[in-house]
Amino acid sequence: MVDLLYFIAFIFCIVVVAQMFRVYELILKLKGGGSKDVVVTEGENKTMAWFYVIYLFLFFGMYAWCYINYKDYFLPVAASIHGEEIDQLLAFNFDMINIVFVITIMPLFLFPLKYYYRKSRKAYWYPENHKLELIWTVVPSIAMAVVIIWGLQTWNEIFEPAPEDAIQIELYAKQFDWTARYSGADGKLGNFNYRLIGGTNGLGLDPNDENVNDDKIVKGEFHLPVNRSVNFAFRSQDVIHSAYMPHFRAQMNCVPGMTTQFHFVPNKTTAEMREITGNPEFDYILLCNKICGIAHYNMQMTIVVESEEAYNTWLASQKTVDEKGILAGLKETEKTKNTNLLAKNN
Ligand SMILES: [Cu+2]
Repeated sequence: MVDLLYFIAFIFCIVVVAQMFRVYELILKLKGGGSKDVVVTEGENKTMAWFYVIYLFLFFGMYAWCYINYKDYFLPVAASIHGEEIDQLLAFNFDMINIVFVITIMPLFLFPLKYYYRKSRKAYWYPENHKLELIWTVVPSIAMAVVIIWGLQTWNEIFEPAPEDAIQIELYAKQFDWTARYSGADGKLGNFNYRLIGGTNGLGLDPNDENVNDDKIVKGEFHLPVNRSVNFAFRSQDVIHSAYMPHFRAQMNCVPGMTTQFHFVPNKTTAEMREITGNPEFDYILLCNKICGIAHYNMQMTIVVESEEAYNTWLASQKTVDEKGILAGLKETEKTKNTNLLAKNN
C-alpha cells in the first residue's frame, strides 16, 4: 500500500515538473522569444564544466576520507600462511583497480573543462588508431592473465591435501553452538553416525569404534599450536552453517550429511596478535557465517593460538570421551542395535 502511494507521488512529481516547463515556455512566448530554442551560452557551459571539476575533487576527497576514517574496521594482518598470500593477491587486485580507476576517471571529469563547446572551434574527426587499440587490448589482457594465473596457483596451493602430520580437529555445528573434537594420542578421529545422536552423545560418536575413546571434546574455546598445520573436518547436525575464522582468512560451509575440510597453518600467536593490533583484549574467533536461525549471532567460539608446549599442556588437561563418560550411558543392547543399524546402512 505504501509502495503504491510512493508510486502515485512519483507520477505526480513528473506531472508537476512537466507543467513547470510548460509555464516556462509560455512565459518565454509572452516575452516574444518563445519559438526559438533555448540557447546555452559559452559562460553557462564553462560553469557546468567547472562543476564537473569540483565534483571530481569532492569525490576523491570523500573516497580518501572513507578510507582513512574506516581503517580501524578493516581486519588486521592475516594470521595464517595462506592468509598472507590471499591478502597479497587481493591487494594486487585493488591496487590495479584503483590505478585504472584514477587514470580513467580524471580525464572523464576534466575533459568537459578543456573541450566545452565554443563557437570558434571545430571538432576534430578522429575515426581510428590501430596502435592505440592494440595497446588497450594487449595491456588489460596481460593484467588479466597475471591475475588468473596467480589466483589459480594460490587456490591450488591452499586446497592441496593436508600434510600427514597435521593436527586433526573436527568442528561440529548445530543450532546454536560449536563443538571442537580433537583426535587423541592415536591422531585419528573416531567414527560417527547421525543415527547415534541422542542423550549425552550429541555428536553421534560410534561407541564400537576404538578411536573414539581418546577423542577430546571441547566447548567455548579451542586452542591451536602456532606454525603447525591444522586440518579441520566440518560437520553440521541440522542446517547449513559456515565456519568463519576471519583472522586466518578461512571459511568453510558445514553441511548436514557430509564432511567438508580445510587446513591451514596459523603463524601468529594470540599474544603476538595482541601486540600487532595494540589491543590487549584481542582474541581470535570462530563465527557462524550463515544466517542459520534466531540465535545465529551467538554462535561463536574463541580460538587461542599459542606455542606448541602450551598447546600440549592445554590439550593434556582436557578430558577424553572415555573420561567424560559420554558413551557410558549407551547400554550394551543399544550398542548392538546401533551396530546392526550401521551394518544395514553400509
Ligand atoms: Cu550457524
